[in-house]
Amino acid sequence: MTDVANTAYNAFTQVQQDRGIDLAWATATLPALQIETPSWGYGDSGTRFKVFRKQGVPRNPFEKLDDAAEVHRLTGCAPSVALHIPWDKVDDFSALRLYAEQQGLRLGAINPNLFQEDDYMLGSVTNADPAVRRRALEHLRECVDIMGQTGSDILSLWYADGTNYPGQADLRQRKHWLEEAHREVYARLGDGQRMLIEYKFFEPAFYHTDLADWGMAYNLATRLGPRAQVLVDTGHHAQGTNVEHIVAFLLDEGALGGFHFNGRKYADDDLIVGSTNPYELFLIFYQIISALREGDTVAGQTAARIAYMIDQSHNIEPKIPAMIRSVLNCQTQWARALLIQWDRLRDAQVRNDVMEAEATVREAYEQDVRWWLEAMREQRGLPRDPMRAFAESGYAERVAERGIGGASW
Ligand code: RM4
Ligand code: MN
Ligand code: MN
Repeated sequence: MTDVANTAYNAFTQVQQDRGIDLAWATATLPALQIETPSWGYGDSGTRFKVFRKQGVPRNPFEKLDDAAEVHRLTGCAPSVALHIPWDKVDDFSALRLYAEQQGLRLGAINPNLFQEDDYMLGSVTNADPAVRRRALEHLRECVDIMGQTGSDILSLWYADGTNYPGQADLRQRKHWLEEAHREVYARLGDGQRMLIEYKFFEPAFYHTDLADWGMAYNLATRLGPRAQVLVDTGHHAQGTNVEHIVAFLLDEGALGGFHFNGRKYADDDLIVGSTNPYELFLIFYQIISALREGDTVAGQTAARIAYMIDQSHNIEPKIPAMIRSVLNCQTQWARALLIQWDRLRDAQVRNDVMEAEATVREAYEQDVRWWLEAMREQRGLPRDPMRAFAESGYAERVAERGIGGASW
């Protein structure tokens, strides 16, 4: 640590001691935030207008793991990678698993893909055509089998199913088909495996989506049983939705399974998490840490099992630095949420002191956690500044040899 860094770190610890923060607990809880990165975030992607082909993009699932390993090597908090099937389909998943392990990674959530075949234009598990529904179910079964080979404990489900026009389909009938398919898949889950149900209110369908919001996902999860939980993608709500309230509610019900973190301005933008909405991210972590501190309650146990995942598409930005930045942005807000003065907050809440309660939460957000995070990284043998370490590593130059035309998604 340089003198400047040392002085700044000491000033930080002094400030937090004065604020009555249990810094030993907070520091021990800092590394508890482990974030899974998505294989598709390393591939080329774009909008409906254009996919920009970048140099050095991984050409296959193995190279995607190489890039993910680099993110983990530099940040120390991205130890697993989510796979999308068939984007990441390989002949031998145990070979892919071994390759991941050799890089210090784990294979994480398996994401079925039920939206890219012509058959699925009018829906997959909710399609009026029984042959299409059967095909979709077959793919879901295949994905559960893949979980066995990859050692994944999460099946992460998102459907593009929906309609564009009133009257296009029987909404209640589709609800039944959706439940039917999930029952079959649920029954195949093994011990320690769970399914996370993701919702999204529009896109690609514009009139209705079969799982449009958290309430529908929660209803389905509840009908299925404890191995089914809800996944909150931060980009999947209408403007202005109070996402942290949804988080608190689902935690309390034992139904919050995981997150897809990403940033958004208007729709499901899949941008770098925390780039436009850092306070929202902080407020989500505030709810989670509040539950974690309870320990043995339903909310506490649920919070301890949350699967934190990033779900981003990097259209214009270089993908590996974008992923590092995303992971670090999460870590920064997590760190700040660990600095909430809980006694002061409770006290303000029971006294109905609106101004004091709001100030208590906001003041934690205003703490400068950079020196603390840097010290933590140094202690764990990680670069103090992972963005800079990546820029200086020569990794981007090395993988440029892969050329242009790598994997899409
Ligand atoms: C969807 C949703 C899913 C992701 C796909 C690629 O909008 O967020 O989680 O798998 O995009
Ligand atoms: Mn998602
Ligand atoms: Mn999305």
